[in-house]
Amino acid sequence: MDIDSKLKKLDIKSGDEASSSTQVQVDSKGTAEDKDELADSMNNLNVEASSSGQVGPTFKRKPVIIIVVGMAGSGKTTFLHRLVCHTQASRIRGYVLNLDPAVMTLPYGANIDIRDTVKYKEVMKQFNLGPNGGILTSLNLFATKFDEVIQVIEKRADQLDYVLVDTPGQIEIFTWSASGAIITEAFASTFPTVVAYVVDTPRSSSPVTFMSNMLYACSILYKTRLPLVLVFNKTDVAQHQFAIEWMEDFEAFQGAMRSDDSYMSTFSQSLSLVLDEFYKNLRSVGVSAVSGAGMDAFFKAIEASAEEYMETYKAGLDKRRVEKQRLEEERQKQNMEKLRKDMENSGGQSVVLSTGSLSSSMVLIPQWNLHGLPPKISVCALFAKDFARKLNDTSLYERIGRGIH
Ligand SMILES: Nc1nc2c(ncn2[C@@H]2O[C@H](COP(=O)(O)OP(=O)(O)O)[C@@H](O)[C@H]2O)c(=O)[nH]1
Ligand SMILES: [Mg+2]
Repeated sequence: MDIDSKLKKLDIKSGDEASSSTQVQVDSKGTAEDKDELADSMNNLNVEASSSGQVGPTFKRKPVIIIVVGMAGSGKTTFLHRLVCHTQASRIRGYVLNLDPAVMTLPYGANIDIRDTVKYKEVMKQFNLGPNGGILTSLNLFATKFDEVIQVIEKRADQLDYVLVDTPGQIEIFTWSASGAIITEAFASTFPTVVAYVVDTPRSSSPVTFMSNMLYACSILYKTRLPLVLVFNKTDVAQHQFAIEWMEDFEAFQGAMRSDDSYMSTFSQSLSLVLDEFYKNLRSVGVSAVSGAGMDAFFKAIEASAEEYMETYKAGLDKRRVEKQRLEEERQKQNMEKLRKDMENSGGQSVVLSTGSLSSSMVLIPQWNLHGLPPKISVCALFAKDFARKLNDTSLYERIGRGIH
């Protein structure tokens, strides 16, 4: 069974209570039962189009998307649970999305849960993968349907303040994968989006570990180009003052480093100069996912970051989008020019068009004869209509239309 047919079996559920719906598995048996299941799953795909019918250009100020990332075991899932409790107690309207396909049990009820769509153990079996490959492939499969997730959230946008997103345990699976980038970009082009980077505070008390963690956060900041909040978690075990001091006072960090004379220490001392600039772009809060300390400070930091997103990041995003559109128009113009030249050279004979934009599913129809049109062109029907439209030739457009139907 190929990947395409597997993808057809994916199902994204939009219900408010995620746990109750039918779970759809990725499997390879082509039985009648499977066909029924497939039909059911497609029927279950009750994700409606957004009010605008578009995802990209319709930007909304609410809800704010909070993507929770961090090293394995830093407490992302526990923190998300705490956020859910806090939103419920404070009458903040939240929506929860779980993107970790490998988590066994979730302490919170996710509105959209990747596990309802992709069974990562099945993916492991069928693609002959290890656990990390299985998680990554599951996320890739889910990313192919992510526009529908965005539409679900867009539809509810007026009733939501925050969307809380939990990510896979292993940080690199989300932050360094194509699907992680697709998901982040999809969010960031539709809603204000903030990254919450969870740090295991007790484990970061050594300067070298702290430095590694900060370098990772730094790479995420520059990769996503989104506002980032450092969330020092587990403050019930160790307070995060030392981290604040190290970030604010370069000398203090250098002093801590000197007590460690390993090779890593020398390396980190050089790197700490680089990080000094990075710290200036950050907000940091201390929290405890277990006791609930620091939640108000966290939401304040998120609000400030969302403002920053609108002022700084949104402008950059718009600029990138305009540039992308300009390049696309330029490419189309070049294609049209190439086509015009091809037609002139062919002197009325059949021409095969290479546009670079036709997908493999748009097959060229051999000898498509548009009677009475000088010159005769053999082109894909769709492309011919598009061509006529671009030439502003309504009569040609209509005649092609009649030829097709
Ligand atoms: N003491 C303490 N333990 C925590 C806190 N947050 C998470 N943990 C523990 O850290 C471990 C990993 O948490 P988990 O949420 O699964 O981490 P994830 O892999 O980042 O999602 C679990 O044993 C949690 O109970 C906290 O604020 N305080
Ligand atoms: Mg987790």
